[in-house]
Amino acid sequence: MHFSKFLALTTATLAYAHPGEKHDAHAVKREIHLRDALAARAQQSVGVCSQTQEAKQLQQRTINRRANTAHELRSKRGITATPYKFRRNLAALEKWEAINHNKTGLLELSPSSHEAEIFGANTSAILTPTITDGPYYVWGEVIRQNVIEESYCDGIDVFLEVQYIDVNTCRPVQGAFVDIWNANATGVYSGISTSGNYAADGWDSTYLRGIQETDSDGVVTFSTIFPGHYDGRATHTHLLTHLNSTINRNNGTLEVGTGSVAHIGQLFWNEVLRTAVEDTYPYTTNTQDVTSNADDMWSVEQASSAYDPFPEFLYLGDSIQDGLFAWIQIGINTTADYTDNSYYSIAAYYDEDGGHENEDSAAMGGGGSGGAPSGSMSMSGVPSASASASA
Ligand SMILES: *[C@@H]1O[C@H](CO)[C@@H](O)[C@H](O)[C@H]1NC(C)=O
Ligand SMILES: *[C@@H]1O[C@H](CO)[C@@H](O)[C@H](O)[C@H]1NC(C)=O
Ligand SMILES: *[C@@H]1O[C@H](CO)[C@@H](O)[C@H](O)[C@H]1NC(C)=O
Ligand SMILES: *[C@@H]1O[C@H](CO)[C@@H](O)[C@H](O)[C@H]1NC(C)=O
Ligand SMILES: *[C@@H]1O[C@H](CO)[C@@H](O)[C@H](O)[C@H]1NC(C)=O
Ligand SMILES: CC(=O)N[C@H]1CO[C@H](CO)[C@@H](O)[C@@H]1O
Repeated sequence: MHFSKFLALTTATLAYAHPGEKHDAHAVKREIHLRDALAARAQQSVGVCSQTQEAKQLQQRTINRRANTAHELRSKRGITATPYKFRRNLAALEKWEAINHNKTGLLELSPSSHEAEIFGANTSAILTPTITDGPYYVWGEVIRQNVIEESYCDGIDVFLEVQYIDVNTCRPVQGAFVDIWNANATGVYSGISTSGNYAADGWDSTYLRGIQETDSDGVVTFSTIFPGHYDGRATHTHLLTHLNSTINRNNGTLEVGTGSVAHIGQLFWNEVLRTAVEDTYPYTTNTQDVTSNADDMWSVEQASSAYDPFPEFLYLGDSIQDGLFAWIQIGINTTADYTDNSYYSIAAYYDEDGGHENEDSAAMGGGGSGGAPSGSMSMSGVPSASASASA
């Protein structure tokens, strides 16, 4: 962990990037210790998990599904180009950044033996770190797969597949409602109109936000775009997992205040990929400052020794402008609930009258004192030595 760097950045970065974020360095440090200890413990069960017949079958379905998705996305776009040779990308600072997530060159080697190599990613049920949802989460978005709207969404198409696995059972999590949101190509979120982020249509805009329900293999997909960068943060996509929420069947939204928040996470995008995307229009018109993954406070927290926060990806054609297929597997603790955690904050609500600022969000979802997640109650059983050793 780049610990000293992280602590040094904490106050300064937040102060100007997100006026709303108030997590103090000690709280964040506690959270990292906790997360690493939990991840280490969850990893112990990984070997066991992946050996079961059920897990092997799930893995095979996963490989087939991803391969089919890639073929469908390509044929739907009429793409027949042969992608280039596989190339290892070693331009990396972080351990995980050094691993090549670019599966583009492997696509044409399509016999199923190779599909396992391309689409196999990770069956491991690693407990993905839970980090802040940031100051831009909006409750009440509509259940829809395609979050690309007519306006403000020009950019590189990303078809994102996320698979959720329950670390307690090694089984896919069915029936979870997953929120996605990210900034547009020039680094502005919809639905938030306040200092640091003025959405063009104010609180009423909804572009690049939506919710999907996981299927029996724990999978959600979204059609979105590659996020643009904005001041103070590395390029990322937010994901938040609700369990047992009530659905307003009349209009396809989640009923406020129901269910648990089992996971709050961010996907980061590798620097080589970000640079390739941002060489294209309209990313080239983004005037905000770039923050690399290495300099970003949350990505340091999200990447643990046991968890890789970068999705795997594939160019759909020979140009990045043909779009990307990206996928990641996330291990979550379905019995944890982050609803009362200081990292869970609702910036605005979207309802039949449009968007409204959440007047209470200044409290950052309950005091901002950096309390440990409720999942941490279980930590009493983990020796503190193992927790501090992980930093
Ligand atoms: C991104 O959103 C902002 C505000 O909502 C808008 O002014 C800008 O044009 C959008 N960028 C693109 C590339 O659409
Ligand atoms: C809550 O959701 C999880 C995951 O979908 C499910 O396994 C569990 O049975 C649900 N619990 C209740 C009380 O409905
Ligand atoms: C991904 O791999 C393809 C084929 O080797 C290459 O053309 C492309 O530049 C790579 N992109 C990134 C972001 O590494
Ligand atoms: C959806 O329906 C619920 C229940 O009637 C309502 O409270 C909510 O405001 C509606 N949301 C939207 C976006 O129309
Ligand atoms: C999941 O969360 C529950 C409730 O907070 C906790 O008791 C349990 O130990 C956690 N499991 C893991 C693997 O962290
Ligand atoms: C195929 C693959 O990517 N396997 C990785 C799964 O995750 C573990 C640890 O998280 C890595 O060590 C493997 O290389």
